[in-house]
Amino acid sequence: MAGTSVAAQGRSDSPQPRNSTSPGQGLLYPQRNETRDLIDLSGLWQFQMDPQGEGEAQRWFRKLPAPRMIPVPCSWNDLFDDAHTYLGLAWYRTEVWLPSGWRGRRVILRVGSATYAAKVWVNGTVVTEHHGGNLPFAVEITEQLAWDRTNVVAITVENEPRPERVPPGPPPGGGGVLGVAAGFPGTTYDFFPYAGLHRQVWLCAVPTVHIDDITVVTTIEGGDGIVSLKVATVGGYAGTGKARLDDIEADLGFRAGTAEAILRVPGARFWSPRDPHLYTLTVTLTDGVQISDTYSLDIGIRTIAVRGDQILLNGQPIKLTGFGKHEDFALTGRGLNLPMWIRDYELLRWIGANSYRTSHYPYPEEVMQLADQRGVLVINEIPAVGLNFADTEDLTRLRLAETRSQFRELIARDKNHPSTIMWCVANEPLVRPPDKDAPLSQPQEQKAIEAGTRFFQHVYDEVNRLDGTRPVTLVGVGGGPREWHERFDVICINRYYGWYALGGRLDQAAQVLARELDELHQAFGKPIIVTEFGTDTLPGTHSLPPEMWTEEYQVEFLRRYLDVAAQRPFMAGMQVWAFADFRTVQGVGRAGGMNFKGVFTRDRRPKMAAHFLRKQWTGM
Ligand code: BDP
Repeated sequence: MAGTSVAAQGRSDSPQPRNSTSPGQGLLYPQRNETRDLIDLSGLWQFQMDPQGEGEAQRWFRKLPAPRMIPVPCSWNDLFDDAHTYLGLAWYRTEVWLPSGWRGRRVILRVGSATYAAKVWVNGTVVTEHHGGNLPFAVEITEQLAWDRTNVVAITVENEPRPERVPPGPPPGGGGVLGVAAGFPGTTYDFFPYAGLHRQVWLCAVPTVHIDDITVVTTIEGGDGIVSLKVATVGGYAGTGKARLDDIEADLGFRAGTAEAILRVPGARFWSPRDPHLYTLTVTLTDGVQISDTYSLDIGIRTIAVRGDQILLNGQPIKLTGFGKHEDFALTGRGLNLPMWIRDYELLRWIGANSYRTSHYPYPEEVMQLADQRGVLVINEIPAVGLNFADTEDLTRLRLAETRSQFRELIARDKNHPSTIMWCVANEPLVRPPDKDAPLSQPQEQKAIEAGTRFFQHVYDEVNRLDGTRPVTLVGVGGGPREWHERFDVICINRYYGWYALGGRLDQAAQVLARELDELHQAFGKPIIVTEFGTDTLPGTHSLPPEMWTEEYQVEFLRRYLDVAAQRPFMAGMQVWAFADFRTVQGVGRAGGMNFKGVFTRDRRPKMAAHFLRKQWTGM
C-alpha cells in the first residue's frame, strides 16, 4: 500500500486507500436465482468533476451542487469537452429504492471497475475505498441501507497519473512513451487514459450465510475429467451441501466455513477452441432439505501446461494465432460495450484467430465468459504497463505491492475461466523511463536490471502461489534485459523490426527477427510467442512497391513475420498488434491521436491485412 510520502507527490494528499472486498474475499460474478437477487444500477447517474477536491468537505455525497447526467458504464472523456483530458476527481451519484423482499438478507454493493481509485458512500457513510482501475470490488452495505425511502449511492472516481500506481503515471510534466516528444495527456503507455465507472454497479441480495467463493481446478485421467473444487462461505457455515455437475453429485461437509470435493466425469468433453464445451457446476448449501444458498458456474474441463518449447492444451501442442487488443471504442471509451465485444468475437472467428491478449489491463467479466463459450484462448494481463526500474526503491516497492494486490483480485475474478490459459505480469517493462535523455551509467543500469529481476521474481512467486495451474509470462520489449524472462514459463516478446527500427527495410527486418528468435530458442528452450508485431496503417492509403503507412506495407510486414515463424516449428504463437485501431494520446507519432496498427479500423472495417490474415489462418 502506498505511504503518504509518495502519495503526497500527487495532487491529493490522501494515501492510496486500502482495498477492501467484503464480506469475504470472493469475487463471484453476481447472479440471480432462487436464493439471490440483483439490481443493476446501470443507467444515467448524476456527475460532477471536482478539480479542487472540495466535494467531500461540502458533503457532495448527499447532493451534488451542479450535476449533469452521465451514463454508467462509460468513460467520461468523449462525452464532455471539458472532461476530455481531465485527470482528477469526479463524483457519481444515484438513488435506488430497495424491494421490501430484500429485508433480512445481506446486501452487497459491487462495482465492476472504477478507473483508477474509488471511494463509496451509501446514505452519507463511507463504505469502502478501492484502487486499481480494471477490477471489481464489493462491500456489504446492509447496515447503511434504508427501507422506507430512497437510498443514495455516491462514488468518487479519481484518475490522477501518480508514479506509485500501476500503471505508473509519468514524472511531473513527463510522458513520452513513443520515444518522441511527450504525448498529451502524459502517460507512460500508448493508449488513452480513459476514466470513469467503466463497468456495471450492482446491488446483490444474498442469504446471511452464503457461498462467497468457488475455486475449480480440472485435470484429465484417460478419458475422464477430474473436477476438484473448494467452496468458501461467509457466516461460518458448518452444515452440509452438494456439488452437482450434470448428473454427477458430491456431498459437501463444511468445516470452518469451507468444503472441498472431487467430481469424476467419465468420458468428459474436454474444453478446447474446437469444442468449447462448458459444464454447469451448481453448489448448494442444504441444511436438511432446505436450500439456504445456491450458485451456478459454467466451467470447462481442460489442462494447460508447458513442456519444453511447447504449450500443451489437454496434452496436445497448441499454437496461438490472434492479436493484442484494447477495450476502446468511440464515445464509450473504455466503458463496457457489449455490442463491440460481440462483433469482435465474430471477427475473431471470421479471421480464424484462436487467441488474444488482454493488453494492457483486465477486460470485463462478460468478455471472459464469452471467451469460454466461444473457445478463445486468452493471455490475461494485469495493468503493469509502463514500469521502469531506474526510479527510486520506494516507488518500486509501492508498485510491487500494487501489482500483487491487483493480481490477487484478477486471479480471484478469473481463476475459473477455462479460456484464461496464461497470466501475464507486465508489458514491456523498461530499465529506465523512455523520456529520460541521458543514458544510465553501467552501474545504474545494472542496479535497475537487478531491481527488475527481484520484482518479477516476487510477482512470479505470488502468482504461482495463488494459481499453480497456469503458465506465467512477461511480455518483453525489444532491447530489454533478457534475464527478466528467465523466471517465466513462456517467453513473450513484442518486436517492430521494419517499423520503429529498419523502417521500410522488410528483408533486413525479417533477417534480424529470424536471428533473434533462434537465439532466444537456443538460450531458453521455452515456448516463444511474438505478442506484438505490426505497422501503423492509414486505411485507404496504398502504394506499389509497399511503403510505410500503406495497407500493402502492413500486409507485407505481417507476411514476413508469419513466414519467419512458420519456418520455426518451435514458435508457440504469433499475435498481431493490433486487432483494431485505437485511441491514444496526442503526439507527433500518432495522427489524430490514434494508433493505426489495427487490421480493422476503429469501427471494425477490415483493412487489406485482415483479408490476408484470414487467408493465412483459415486457408480461405
Ligand atoms: C508496444 C506497446 C503497445 C503499443 C505498441 C505501438 O506494447 O502498447 O501500442 O508498442 O507502438 O511497445 O504501437
